[in-house]
Amino acid sequence: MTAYEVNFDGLVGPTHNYSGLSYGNVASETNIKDVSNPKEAAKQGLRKMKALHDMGLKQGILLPQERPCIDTLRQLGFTGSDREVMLQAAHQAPAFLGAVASASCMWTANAATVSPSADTKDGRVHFTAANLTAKFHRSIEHTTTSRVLSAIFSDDKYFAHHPALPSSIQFGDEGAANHTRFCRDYGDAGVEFFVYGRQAFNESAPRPSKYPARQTLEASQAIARLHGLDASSVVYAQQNPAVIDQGVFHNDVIAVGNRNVLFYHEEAFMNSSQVLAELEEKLQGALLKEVKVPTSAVSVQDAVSSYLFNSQLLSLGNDQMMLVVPQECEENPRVKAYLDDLVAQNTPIREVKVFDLKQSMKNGGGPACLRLRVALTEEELAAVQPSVLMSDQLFDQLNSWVDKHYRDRISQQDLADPALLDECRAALDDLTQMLKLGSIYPFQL
Ligand code: SUG
Repeated sequence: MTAYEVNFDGLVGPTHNYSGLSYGNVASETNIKDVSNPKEAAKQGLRKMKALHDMGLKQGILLPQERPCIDTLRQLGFTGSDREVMLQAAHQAPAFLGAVASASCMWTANAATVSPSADTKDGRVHFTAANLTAKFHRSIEHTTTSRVLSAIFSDDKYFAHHPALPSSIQFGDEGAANHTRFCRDYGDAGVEFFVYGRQAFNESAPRPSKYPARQTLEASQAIARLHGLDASSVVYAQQNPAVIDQGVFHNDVIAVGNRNVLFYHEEAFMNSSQVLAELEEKLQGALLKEVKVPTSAVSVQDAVSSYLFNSQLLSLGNDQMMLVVPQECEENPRVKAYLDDLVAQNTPIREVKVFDLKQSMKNGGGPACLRLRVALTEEELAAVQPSVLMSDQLFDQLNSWVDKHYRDRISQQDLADPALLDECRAALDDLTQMLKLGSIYPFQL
């Protein structure tokens, strides 16, 4: 049966800002307190979605969340009207306000882990929302994420939803950013590749010494169990702790895979040759094609600053693939030289397409962070809420919606403006009506 990879990009929310919330993510730390432009951020994302849709690729959107999250501030003891809660937090704990105002759910690679139906025991597509326990501002995403995913993939004949794993750093889970699925064709059974940063229940196992390792092996194993994956089709690999300490906070900052192709940096994994041998063996017929980038061509530092590996590797048909990279790759002479050379080589990667995603990049979010991949058969795709699938009309509607509701600058002081909460709620109310999704946000329930 025909199957597709559908990319669901996060629509950037109206509170997009730079609060320096992600220790270990170099861009987030570097751009702390810069003034953001939410309108431009949302439009940059929409332009990427539209361009890929225009190329015939399947493209959907996932919705932003209600921010600032007043419920979280109430959980932390602030009381009174919503406005009073915001003002108290701004006065007593501005750092909390920055965290609960983050538009971080735009990076939908972290929304969930998804296993296509060809891989799961019950033949349904399985979703587990990521608990994102490593960062407070992200740990508050999963309840709404689950509601959004359940509203879009609502038919339980085809789709199974699991709540996030227990919220403990021992089960720290960052979703699809550390998960890659290899296969011959999207509808064929594949091998699911889970990359973790540390083992939570084994103190003597290697782990980074400077920056946090967000994903644990135990979390990845729990997801494989929940999704009903067969051990013969699962590979676990540890990320090289030395690269985490250089700012590779997710595997998708140093490797990307699509179908039977793995594009990766030579320093990405521990025990690389063993890992690749296991992948090759478990993939059986679907010969793994490895495109290894050597340190001599692109250093880990260049990979982190350019986000070369945070690219989307997309199938164009005839076994040819396209790499969608952020503009920062063109601005780095070594990365640019590598890419120029790559398309001339005999690999499946035949084309490179560049997008300006600067607003998101300044928080450490490139093309791959902005999308959640869901491989779907024709029948499953027909069961997806159609209003979230990109079309010329949806693109125009969303652009007008952004023009109507979004600011073009947000500074740290602006986060304390109670009008921002009203604007965000008005925007989301409009959006859920436009997309016919019913009530999904706390303020609508
Ligand atoms: O979790 N940045 C996000 C970036 C996520 C990128 N996702 C993937 N690699 N898949 C994070 O670190 C920064 C927000 C701030 O500092 O205001 C932030 O959350």
